[in-house]
Amino acid sequence: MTRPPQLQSLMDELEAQANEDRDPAETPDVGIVMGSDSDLPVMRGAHDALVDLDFAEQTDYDDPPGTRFTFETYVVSAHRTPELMDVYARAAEDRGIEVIIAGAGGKSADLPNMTASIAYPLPVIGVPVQEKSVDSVIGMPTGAPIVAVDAGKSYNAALSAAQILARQHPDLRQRLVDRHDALKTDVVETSRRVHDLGTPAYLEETEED
Ligand code: AIR
Repeated sequence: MTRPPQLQSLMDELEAQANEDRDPAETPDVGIVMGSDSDLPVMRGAHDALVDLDFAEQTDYDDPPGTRFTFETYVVSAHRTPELMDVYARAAEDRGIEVIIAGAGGKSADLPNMTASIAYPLPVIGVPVQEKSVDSVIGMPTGAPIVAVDAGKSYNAALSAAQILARQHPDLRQRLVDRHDALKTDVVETSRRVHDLGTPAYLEETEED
């Protein structure tokens, strides 16, 4: 079957990268894929979480950013470009990806589950972009695992991806611990303000912000 040249060229690029012998520090650690660019407003949470953890987005496989941890982003549709999904998932491990975050919306959100099956044993974290996508993302048969978050929770998907990477990287583990501590401090400070100001004054203060 003939394919549009742009599709063939992207597939060839990914396959060629899989055959290169790259230093793991120079390849993207996390691969973010989604079914459509219309998923970006939801999937942006994964980008934001990784940036919060000092990851940089790698936009050129041949020219990695200076930071140790990086991620890349592609649109890969399970139904419109199944051959691209297949190549991305098959090549991921050899391209140096350690964990994939895959998001899709609609009732047939098959990108996360199919990517998980093809990329196995690479871990795949599925993000149902909409509430109605949850069943199709998590409904995998026994023996074909996927890890998934609730609808729209792409920020948490990225934290889970970082947790997986952190098992091999103590400095990343420390960043996760520091973020968690900051979260706790935020809650306690809010708690004190609500208590010390009293409810009406607190609400007035936050409504002014
Ligand atoms: N989708 C794209 N290819 C296969 C699927 N399931 C999903 C996208 C998006 C929704 O279909 O993940 O959430 C609608 O895509 P679009 O491009 O029509 O906006």
